[in-house]
Amino acid sequence: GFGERKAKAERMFSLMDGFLKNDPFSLQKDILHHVEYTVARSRFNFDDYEAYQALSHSVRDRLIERWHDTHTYFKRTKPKRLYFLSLEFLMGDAALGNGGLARFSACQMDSLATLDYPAWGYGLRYEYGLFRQIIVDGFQHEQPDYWLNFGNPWEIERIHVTYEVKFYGTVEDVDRNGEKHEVWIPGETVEAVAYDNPIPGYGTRNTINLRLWAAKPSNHFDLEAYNTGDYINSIVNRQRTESISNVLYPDDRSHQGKEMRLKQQYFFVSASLQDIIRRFKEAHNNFDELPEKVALHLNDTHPSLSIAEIMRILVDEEQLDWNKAWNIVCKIFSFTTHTVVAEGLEKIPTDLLGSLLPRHLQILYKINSNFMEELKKRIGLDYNRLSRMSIVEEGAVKSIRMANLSIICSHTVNGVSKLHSDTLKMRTFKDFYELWPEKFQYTTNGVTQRRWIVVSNPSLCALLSKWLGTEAWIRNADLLTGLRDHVDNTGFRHEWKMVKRLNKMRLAEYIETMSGVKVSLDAMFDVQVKRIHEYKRQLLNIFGIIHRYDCLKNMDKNDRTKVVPRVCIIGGKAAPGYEIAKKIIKLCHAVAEKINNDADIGDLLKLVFIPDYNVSVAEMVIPGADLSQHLSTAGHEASGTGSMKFLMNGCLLLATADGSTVEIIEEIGSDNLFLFGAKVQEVAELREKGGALKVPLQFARVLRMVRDGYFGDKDYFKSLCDTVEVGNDFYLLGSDFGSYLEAQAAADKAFVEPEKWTKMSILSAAGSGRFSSDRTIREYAERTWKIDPCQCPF
Ligand code: CBF
Repeated sequence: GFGERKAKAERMFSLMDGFLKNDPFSLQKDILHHVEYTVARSRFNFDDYEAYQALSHSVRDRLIERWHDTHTYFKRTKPKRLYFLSLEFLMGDAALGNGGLARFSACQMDSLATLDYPAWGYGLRYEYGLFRQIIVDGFQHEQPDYWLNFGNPWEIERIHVTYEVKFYGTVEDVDRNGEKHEVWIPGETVEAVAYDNPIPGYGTRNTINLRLWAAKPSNHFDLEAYNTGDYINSIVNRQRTESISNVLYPDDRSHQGKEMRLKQQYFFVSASLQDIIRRFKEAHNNFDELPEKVALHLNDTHPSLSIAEIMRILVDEEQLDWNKAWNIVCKIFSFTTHTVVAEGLEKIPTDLLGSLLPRHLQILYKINSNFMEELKKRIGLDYNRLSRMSIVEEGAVKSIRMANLSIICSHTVNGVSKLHSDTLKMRTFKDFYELWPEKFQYTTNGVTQRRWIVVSNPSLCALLSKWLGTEAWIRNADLLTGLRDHVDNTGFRHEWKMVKRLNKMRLAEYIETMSGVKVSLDAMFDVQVKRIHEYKRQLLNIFGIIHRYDCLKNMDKNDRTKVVPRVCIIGGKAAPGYEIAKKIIKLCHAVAEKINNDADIGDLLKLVFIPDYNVSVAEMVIPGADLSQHLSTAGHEASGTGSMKFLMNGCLLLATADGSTVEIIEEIGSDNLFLFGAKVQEVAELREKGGALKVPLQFARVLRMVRDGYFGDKDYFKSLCDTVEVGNDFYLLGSDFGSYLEAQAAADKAFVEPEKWTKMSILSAAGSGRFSSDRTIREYAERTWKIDPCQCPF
């Protein structure tokens, strides 16, 4: 009864000292406590790492209190919850993701917590995160990142939150109340163990959860094997199952047809859905309520096996009628695609799927045949279109199209920028758009100002709060527009320049320590950091640098005094199997070697490749940049989020009108950035011209220099040069080169007028509020997920 519960609660409170306090003294006491009792070192003798561990545990304790309060409150008030399913989260120290998509997931978690949304993230706890890039002799080498070597003080292992995940086996018919039903008899069982990572909001006590799954061998023993004396093999097999969550696939664009990748996807999906359904059933007893209480978000197609799995759970296990289950399922999923080209969309060979998940393949066929029937009623017997829209792709390798499945089952299909969404509607998913125009939306990406200003640029953070007269911009980035009121104030501009100088000093020191190259702070710091890809055109940047060097070498000594000194900084990882991307890295080093050792050029031009570009490096590089380059061929970058981080830090952009840059231009005005290159609607026509395409002489000259071995290794660079030869230049480097050089010249011209440059810099930051992930999340919450904030009152 009530009296008994009250007495129990009072007893519990009497055992507690109350909530942990946050004053410096209490925190110090706690840190020492953890040094002694968690890290097990003497409080008189511990090193920096142990101090870090003790500090982390002290902070974690506080997060856990908030986490408990938040979840108790959610449990009590039963709001509709969002479950954000993503195979990648790039939080920072833990590099459990590749690039833009993964870092965007991390920003979204921060915003979900800060805006008090009742959300959970689900992902995989890879033991090896994204590889470490080391450079030997200009070549990229990959080294494993066993990030758990020293433990992870931020996570909480939930040994009691485990689920069995099944694979392989057969499907058998069973009789249920006189009706025939298919039932999956799996052949292998793996256990998923939960690791929780509290995600605190800013300026709120709400602390949400990122639950990551790790694979462990199941306790189901293969009795047969043990009895036949094959003890060693049984152990080896058990260990193999653990490998499912071992390693993150290091390619950020294609994951085609690999068995382990498929196992990872299903392992993740199955554990997450079991957890979600369990939580739902604890609070509700009718699956009709599922759409009012649960929103499932597919972050790209990687988790889209969820659709087949939830149908299996509802139909096979919960015994719902197929149509009823399908109606429910179609109301709970939303889908964001981060890809532009149809070739980049995931496909799973049916042979592979059928052997690993036989029941799921049957379910997918049934979903497809129902869809095809419905479609025929809508569009008639247009077989070409029917075959394009089918979930099943016939052909040499019969496959399941994960994007088609996701679109068919989701109530909303999101693009990540306006331009991207237009491309999806007009090209990639045109057939689907014509069928269901109302499904297609766009929600432009964003980044969190808490990480990308407050943490990474403390001097700018202080300056913003001082001149805006408030810290409220940290939770409401729209307030940054207030900077526009001060742009003509010389005092403000002076302080703004000082902040940039300070950040450039920090970056210059880092560059010197890591590469030995000393750079001048008066030079323009010109940065391109992102994954290395042909479409991102790092090669265009390198060719521009070669051209600049060539001009300097051929320039009159007097004219050189008018040249704006540049420090060109390039960083990024190439997927291990991506040969051309690796050659781009090598070329960058070869050019740097030549330029940086040319005493005649001195400080007028330097080129530095920053190895192992990651979130921590980004926090240093972005605030110190004067100019940043975003060079993708128009129509290829779905959104781009790096540009938004630079914008927030008052760095000017030199960019093509691609992805969300188009919206950045709308916000800050085309006068405040350097735009160049073919527009998206011109690209197809330029490609059609092929060999007849006009390419500037400067481009041909630079290409010749590389071909002729001016930077060494001419044989090695041959295949790289071939990719941009007229007639073969898919990403249009040659035809964009002229306008690229003009944009670079405009940047030089602006830089010699520091007041003008500073105004552009301020206006860039002032327009960055729209690109906060808080805006993104609010739009998703209101339009797509239909969830409301749920702030824990304690
Ligand atoms: O939407 C987030 C980012 O995702 C990618 O990185 C991706 O992995 N598909 C895109 O390439 C980016 O354009 C996009 O910003």
